[in-house]
Amino acid sequence: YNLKDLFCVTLRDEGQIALIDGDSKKIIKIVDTGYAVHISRMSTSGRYLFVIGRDARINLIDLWMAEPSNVAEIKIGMEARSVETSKYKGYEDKYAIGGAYWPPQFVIMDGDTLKPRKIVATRGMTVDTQEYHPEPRVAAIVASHKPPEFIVNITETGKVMMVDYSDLDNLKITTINAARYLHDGGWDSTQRYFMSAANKSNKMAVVDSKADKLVKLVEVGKIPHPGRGANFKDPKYGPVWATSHLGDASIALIGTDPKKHKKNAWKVVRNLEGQGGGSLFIKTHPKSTHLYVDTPLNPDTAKSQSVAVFDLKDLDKPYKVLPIADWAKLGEGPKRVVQPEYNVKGDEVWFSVWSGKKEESAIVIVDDKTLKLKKVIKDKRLVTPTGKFNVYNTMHDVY
Ligand code: DHE
Repeated sequence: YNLKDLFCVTLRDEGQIALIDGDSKKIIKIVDTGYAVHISRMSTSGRYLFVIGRDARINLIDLWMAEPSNVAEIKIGMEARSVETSKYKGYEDKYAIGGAYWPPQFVIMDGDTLKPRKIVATRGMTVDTQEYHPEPRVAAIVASHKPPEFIVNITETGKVMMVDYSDLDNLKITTINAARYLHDGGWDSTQRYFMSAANKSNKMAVVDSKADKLVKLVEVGKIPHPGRGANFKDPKYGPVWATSHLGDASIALIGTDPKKHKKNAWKVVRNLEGQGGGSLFIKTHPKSTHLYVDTPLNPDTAKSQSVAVFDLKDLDKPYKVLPIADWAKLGEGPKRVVQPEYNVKGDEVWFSVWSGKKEESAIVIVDDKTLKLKKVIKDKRLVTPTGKFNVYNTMHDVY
């Protein structure tokens, strides 16, 4: 297999993931994982795939075996959403980290065995009112490419913990005040600045991973929900990182180049108008000139079952709507179109058409150049597909 172009697909209600070959589009393996399985992340080398379930079970899948299989398993708590692996030079594949919703803690483990090394509590004071919060959850975690750090979003306290894993016995954590309630986020294109969504504050917190400091809280639309967001060059304003929103139709483009485009940096330079609220994920690729914005939680099925595509060469042009769920030709069901994910080349975009456990779902693949349907993957094993994680793009944080 061309392992770099493998897609790991969350089969949410089945508690499984499907490994789908990017070339043949065939399912090569189904692996049992945790309950209501949530996200997957890749180790730096591309060997280890980490999958976390809502029951806080982490599965470590070795992709270099003749048949990729589960090789280790741990429960890092009772309930969880996030997992990540160390990416700094010299620490490739060395550590993994899991963030729990309950108990309020994160766990650092050996990357190749999941042996727990350090458990750290997240309890503490809220960033604004300075009140004690007994159960602040761990939301997104990203691994820094520059310092040997995990960047850990603590939801209810509104703080970002920069966890230096170079000396676990003398653990250094820099705590950065951001805003409530931190949820998801991703890197800017230089992988220096972490863009973290404080969803109930309608703000994006920009964290400088080199200086370990908050750069700015940027006011955006209602309930930003970027996933990991999208990086591209705005023809007028230069490099930007973008997020869509759960609470309104806007897509905020934030300038991310303080060197060459100083006056645009850390400001919303442009708001695009998408199909509507209820957006969860937004995606582009360095080789693409398109930006895809999903709206799976919009109450209007015409919107939840389709996706909006913007032309990055001309952002004033109205978006196109691709009727992804119609292309899948499925029967009854909500058929929510969720989470665009590119292949390695950046010339295909994969979408989940997400229906109920007893209904048929599908993966729809779009040709990114022509915006035409390329392939529909249907298989009775594809139960409630949601997130999809391309091995190469996840290893290198390409988005
Ligand atoms: Fe997610 C990412 C939490 C519901 C699909 N989700 C995340 C992250 C968090 C989170 C903290 C960031 C992880 C990281 O980067 O380390 N999600 C939550 C919830 O608390 C919430 C709102 C409710 C719940 O009870 O779990 C929730 N999430 C969902 C869904 O219902 C989705 C749409 C379908 C599903 O599979 O459950 C869903 N969440 C995803 C996906 C990502 C994600 C696909 C990763 C996106 C990416 O591109 O990285």
